[in-house]
Amino acid sequence: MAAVQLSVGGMTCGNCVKHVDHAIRAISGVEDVQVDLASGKVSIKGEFPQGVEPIIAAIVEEGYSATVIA
Ligand SMILES: [Cu+2]
Repeated sequence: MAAVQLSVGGMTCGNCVKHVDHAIRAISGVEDVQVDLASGKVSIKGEFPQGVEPIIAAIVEEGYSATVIA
């Protein structure tokens, strides 16, 4: 299982956390998502044969920004 950490910008409340969490979990291969509102750090575990681009695209589609930090 692989792990990736993203820095997500634009989250301001618990609903933002839910939107981001749900958008990421909808991607096949994702097994676990942890979203930290205070830091904007999102930790994702799973298998990502298509890389992180589909994950970033899903987050951006929800109206947030995302960059890979690890
Ligand atoms: Cu919000």
